[in-house]
Amino acid sequence: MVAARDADDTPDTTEIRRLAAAAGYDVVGELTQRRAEDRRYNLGAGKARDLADVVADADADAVVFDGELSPGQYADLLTLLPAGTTLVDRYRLVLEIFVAGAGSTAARTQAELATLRYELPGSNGRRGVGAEPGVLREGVARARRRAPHRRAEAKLDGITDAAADRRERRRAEGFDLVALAGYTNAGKSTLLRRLADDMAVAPPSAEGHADLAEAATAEDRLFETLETTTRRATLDGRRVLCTDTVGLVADLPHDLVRSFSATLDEIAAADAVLAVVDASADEDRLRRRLETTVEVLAADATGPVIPVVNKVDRLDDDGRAAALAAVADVLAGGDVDTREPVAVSALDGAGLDRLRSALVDALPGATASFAVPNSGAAQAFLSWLHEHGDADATYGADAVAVEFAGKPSVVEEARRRADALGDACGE
Ligand SMILES: Nc1nc2c(ncn2[C@@H]2O[C@H](COP(=O)(O)OP(=O)(O)OP(=O)(O)O)[C@@H](O)[C@H]2O)c(=O)[nH]1
Ligand SMILES: [Mg+2]
Repeated sequence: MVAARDADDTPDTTEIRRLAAAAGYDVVGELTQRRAEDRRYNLGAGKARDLADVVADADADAVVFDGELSPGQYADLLTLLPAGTTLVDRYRLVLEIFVAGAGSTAARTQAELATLRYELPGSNGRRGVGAEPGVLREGVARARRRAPHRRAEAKLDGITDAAADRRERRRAEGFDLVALAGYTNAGKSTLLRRLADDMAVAPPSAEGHADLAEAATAEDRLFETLETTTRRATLDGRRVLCTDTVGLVADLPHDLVRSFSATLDEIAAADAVLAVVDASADEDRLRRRLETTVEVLAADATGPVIPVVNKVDRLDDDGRAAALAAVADVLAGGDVDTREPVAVSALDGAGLDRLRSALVDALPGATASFAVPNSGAAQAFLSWLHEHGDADATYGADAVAVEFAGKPSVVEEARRRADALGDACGE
């Protein structure tokens, strides 16, 4: 049974129902109220008793509440419900999705840590749903409860360091890093598949990241993706690694979002971020979801952000223009280095060439011209250039002139190699 209350509007239960479904609940009904928050039950007292009745009538096992219940509200509401009913608020629901679905060590540890943080009173100012207040106020019990918390944090630190090392290695190899970010169900995984080069399957690496894995599954389900996935893409000769991240959702406490640090780390480390938006949502939802995304990007993204207005196959020209205008409007107010929005359909491929060139333009670039003696070594140098960037060669009588564009670090390395070639030939 879904329950929702909003002070200003009749609550819209679409999202909480979909979240409940993603957590494995079968939603049998809902009860909503437009009213200011009640101190005792969050819902008004009369509505809370109605809730108990509908739960009993429907023989529901659980109540999913769309919002945050204080420890007191949680306890009081639970007392009112039929014995044995499970009470889950919005935050607990999201945690359940992650705990149940996390496959890798990294994702599991993050979900575990988020749960521990959430349940531990006094930690990051969080509260304790389901905790026994008397026990937890006591110091020894608290210390005991902090132990797994510390262990999970230490484990996660190790995983995070490994991920950072991996990114550094990739950068040194000449890859640009691109992160796909956005609200859950926006189409990030579908877009990743479109951008990625076909490649061999690699098993998830030891640190638990689905590293260069074959597929990021795309489903019409909230939180289909529960951990980051990286695939290779080649754009204009630039070698890029695209990382699909965990979707964002509104109204989660900041430290809960922060617990899913792999996503935020990928966003922070990216040379450019694709902020994917579901343009087929009504304008209110589109704006709210983009605002949630912008909040995260403003805090974490360091590279330029390209808004990707996705699912335009569902819109006519007017709808598409309206979505682009709404996106530009939300971003104008945000504190993020954004580029021109690009309209695409990850489903049918429309707009993807424009997206690719917008992405190449946004990546840090450098150019250089070389003239190297025409020799076997020059051929090896040229094939290295073709592998690491965009090279254009003109053959003269005994020299090759090359125009090269690529990542700044790669262009630097190319200069070193060109110099060495020149020196070897006594230039
Ligand atoms: N019509 C249409 N549907 C799309 C498009 N892109 C994605 N979808 C659908 O939208 C749903 C969600 O797509 P995903 O790629 O799983 O979205 P996501 O952003 O990865 O979602 P999470 O992993 O849950 O955060 C799927 O049913 C996709 O088939 C598009 O361009 N047009
Ligand atoms: Mg996904």
